[in-house]
Amino acid sequence: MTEQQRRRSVWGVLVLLAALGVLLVPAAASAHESLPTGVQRIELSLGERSLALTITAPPEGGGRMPVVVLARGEAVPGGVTLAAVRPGADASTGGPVPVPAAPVGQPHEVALTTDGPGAWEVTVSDGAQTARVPVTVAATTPTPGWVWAVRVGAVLGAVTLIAALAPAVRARPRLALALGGVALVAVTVAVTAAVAAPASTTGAPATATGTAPVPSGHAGHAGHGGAAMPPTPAAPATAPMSTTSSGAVVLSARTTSDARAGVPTDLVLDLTDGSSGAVVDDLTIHDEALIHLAVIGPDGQLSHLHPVRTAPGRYEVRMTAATGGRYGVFAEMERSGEGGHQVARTAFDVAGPAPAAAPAPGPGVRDVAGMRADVAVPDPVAGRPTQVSLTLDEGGAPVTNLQGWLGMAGHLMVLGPGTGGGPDPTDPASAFGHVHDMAPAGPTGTYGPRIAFDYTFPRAGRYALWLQVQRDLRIVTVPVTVDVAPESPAP
Ligand SMILES: [Cu+2]
Repeated sequence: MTEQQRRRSVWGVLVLLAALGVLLVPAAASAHESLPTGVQRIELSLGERSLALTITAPPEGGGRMPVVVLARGEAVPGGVTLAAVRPGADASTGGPVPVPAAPVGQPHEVALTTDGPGAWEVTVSDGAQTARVPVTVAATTPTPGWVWAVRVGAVLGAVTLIAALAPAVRARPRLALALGGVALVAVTVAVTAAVAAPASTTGAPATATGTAPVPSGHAGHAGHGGAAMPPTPAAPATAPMSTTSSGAVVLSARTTSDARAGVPTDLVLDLTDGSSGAVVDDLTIHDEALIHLAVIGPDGQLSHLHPVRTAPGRYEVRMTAATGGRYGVFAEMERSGEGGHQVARTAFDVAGPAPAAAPAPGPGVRDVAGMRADVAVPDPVAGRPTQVSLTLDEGGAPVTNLQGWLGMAGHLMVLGPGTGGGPDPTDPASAFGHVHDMAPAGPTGTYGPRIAFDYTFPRAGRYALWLQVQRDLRIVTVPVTVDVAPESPAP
């Protein structure tokens, strides 16, 4: 081999290596950019407070976890404390950070710390009650094999090439050629690994953050107080320790004190799996809450609340019943397993006078929260799609500053006729529905003056509707009574 041939082969390897560098550096770098940056919003009805938490997931392996707390609704004096703890650990062990939860509408950010991967809870405490929001911190993803192949190949290629070019080696043509050959093989390995990489890493770091199921396995732990009204007959318990059962959730509700009209009481909800009897603790956040709870009184009043998780499978919420009588409870939730989205219902009693219910007005114009509200439900017929709309104006000017709530322009709750012909929240025959206005926000990020919902009334009879929007960080509820005609005239 002549000096010229040797130079040519060395230069060939050099060009290959340069091309490899250009090709590989961006690919290898972008592979490390896939860290989870999940941000979760969750609504909490904690005591008398309505709080919205925005939780930014910490980096893989743990670290700083910023949480923004925003109070809405009525101002409540005092603050809350936030902490990050391992599941079930005392909130005081998590280095609790005080947060002023007032004034309403002023967000406060705190930085919590997680010092390792796995299951965590963000606790929010008002001194009397502690909400526990499950959060999963992703584990550090190991460096994939192809990255190592690229690294080793590139380094070995560079080292052997430099060695081959060294004067002492160039004096020995066979050795130089051998080293050049090694460099070529190393570069080929690196290039092959880099080219094959995308196929082997798509969907790699499967470490989503936010809420995640915390393994429960506390079978038989559920409370049995209150008036449980299972939506489906409970099957015999087959696998009490199962955490992945797809059965319907059985909801039981009880109050911590004797429920009395006009007196605040804490409603305790226990969730068990209808087919296994196990505690249900695999709820995921949907529409910015773990549970959307509708409590409907005998007077037709609706409370749309977001109970806080206080223990695995246990949720609590404070409420003040306006009148005595039997209240219907509807818990809308989404299980992370095969259970999917579902509504579980139950009922509880409140002592005190129960005046005869006066139905809400029908469609048309009424005054609500200083606004003129025009509700339209044109010709509702069972089984046919109907558009329910709400148009708001204030002093003759259209209201265009409605705020999104739970990620939507508006919410419609529907309670259908029971066996008695009218809406009865405690009658399982009364259908329950929750519909959203998914229209995009206007240029200023707000909504209005018109909010609309598409709904198909399942059957004829009298329905109770509640249309809900948010303005000035307050929820405005418009109750409406709607009579739905049968699909075809009776013979
Ligand atoms: Cu809700």
